[in-house]
Amino acid sequence: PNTSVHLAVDLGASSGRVIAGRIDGGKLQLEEVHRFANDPVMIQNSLQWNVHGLWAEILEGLRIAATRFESIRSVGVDTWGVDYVLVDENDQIASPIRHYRDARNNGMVERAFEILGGAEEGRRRMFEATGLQFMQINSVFQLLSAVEHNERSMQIADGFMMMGDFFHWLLSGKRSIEATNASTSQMLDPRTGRWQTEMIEALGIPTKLLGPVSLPATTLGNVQPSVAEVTGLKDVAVVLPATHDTASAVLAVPVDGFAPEKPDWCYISSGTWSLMGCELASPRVTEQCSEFNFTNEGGVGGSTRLLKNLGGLWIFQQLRKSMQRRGNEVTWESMVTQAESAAPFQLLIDPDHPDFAAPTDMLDAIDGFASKTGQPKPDAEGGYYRASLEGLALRYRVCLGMLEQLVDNRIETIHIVGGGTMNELLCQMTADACNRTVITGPVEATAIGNLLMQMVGTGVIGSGNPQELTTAVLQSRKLVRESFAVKTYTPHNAAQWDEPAQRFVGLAD
Ligand code: ADP
Ligand code: LRH
Repeated sequence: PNTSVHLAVDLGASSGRVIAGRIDGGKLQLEEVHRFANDPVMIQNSLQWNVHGLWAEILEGLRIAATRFESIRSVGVDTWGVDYVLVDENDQIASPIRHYRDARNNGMVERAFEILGGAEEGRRRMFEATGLQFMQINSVFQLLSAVEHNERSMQIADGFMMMGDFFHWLLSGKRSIEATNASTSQMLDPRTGRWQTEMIEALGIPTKLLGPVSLPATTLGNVQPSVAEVTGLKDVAVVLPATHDTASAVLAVPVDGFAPEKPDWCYISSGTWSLMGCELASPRVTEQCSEFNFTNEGGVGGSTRLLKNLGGLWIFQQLRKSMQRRGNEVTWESMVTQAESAAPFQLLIDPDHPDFAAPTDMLDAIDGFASKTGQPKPDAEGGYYRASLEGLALRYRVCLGMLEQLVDNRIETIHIVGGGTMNELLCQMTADACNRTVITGPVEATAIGNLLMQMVGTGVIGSGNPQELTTAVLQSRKLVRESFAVKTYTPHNAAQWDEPAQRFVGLAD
């Protein structure tokens, strides 16, 4: 039996964790080694990630793991998408490491279209080139902002890495750009997985920043000596998982199958964001996809993640912060309980409305939205919590309708993975609003997907060849099904959602 241990470093927008995994008794056994908050900081009016703090926490997690396990074989990092680090030829960080919610990206989508031939032609060209949903957070727009603001980094940088690549670089000393997270940059051709050099050049972004793209399961080398020394990790390989957290999460969806022609299931990776979509064998760069503003991100084994970014539990998270600011410490559990007892459908909010993207205070933002749309303000906290969850479930309903059109099939089952599965009220609302069976779990799908790909890369699962991943994915998912329990929710008051769904349509921008 292979009992070697693999370490997943999983960094979400709200928290990070180091999780150890090994196959024991035919099951994937997880052990959480370390968990920490991921809180961005405002520095001179710019919102940035505290990468030094994150790196210190990662090292601490690895150090604890080294004291706990004898045979650690590999480590790999997955993170949220779109953000990046620029480094110069001396391996120095060449620019601030900004948060995608930083205001400098405002207006950059329109600016890019203008450069590429005008509002319509630019949009058409960019979508055709990249197959991605337009969001100002995408790396391409962040880089364009750096160009437009004459940031010095554009002159001095000679390397671009996404966040997972950055931590792999710190771990191994080697630069890489892993494919799944690179696909969130809106600079890759989704058909070939290569950089769209012509478009990138047209935007004035230096293409010399962009190195070759590596596939998940590639081994970079061992942890570098300085890291081995502080952590106690000896001869441990750095193996690329699908470094985009959503790609890792989708790998760990407990289905029997891979990239079906006509999917009858979809996933929601539920955390700060909700990523809702289907896994397909190839991208759908079609007019309808562009019209619905869906994305064709890269998945493992050459698959496509046809999905939509929906404004997830962000509002719910920020309401907790609003409460803190008012001196009221609340737990997720108490928020869910209060939401449960609030009256349904009092105030409808669209989680993707720009008013909610980065407000100073979420509660105030919701009040503002209520008066703007002529709706009553909730009379108690529970009403705010409930509105944020109902709004999300209504978004799922709309998104499901679009997805079914895009894949030309009825979606029978919605698989939800991630931290949001702990919110049982939201899971039941999802089943009801969408009138579909919802299956939740595993909660740590992202870390599990990360571990599975490291196991593939080290030959524990499949042939060890990154080019032959289909069998490995099927084996991985079998292991997930056999190792983790799921929970099923069936719709029981779907009809109640019809009227609010009608009202909701009018709210969208
Ligand atoms: P991310 O990866 O984006 O940081 P996670 O997948 O870790 O997000 O999910 C975090 C979210 O999960 C929290 O913001 C919270 O809304 C939800 N959550 C976590 N634990 C619970 C719980 N016990 N009850 C209800 N919701 C929870
Ligand atoms: C989810 C996620 C999502 C990206 C966003 C920035 O954590 O990776 O897929 O679009 O963060």
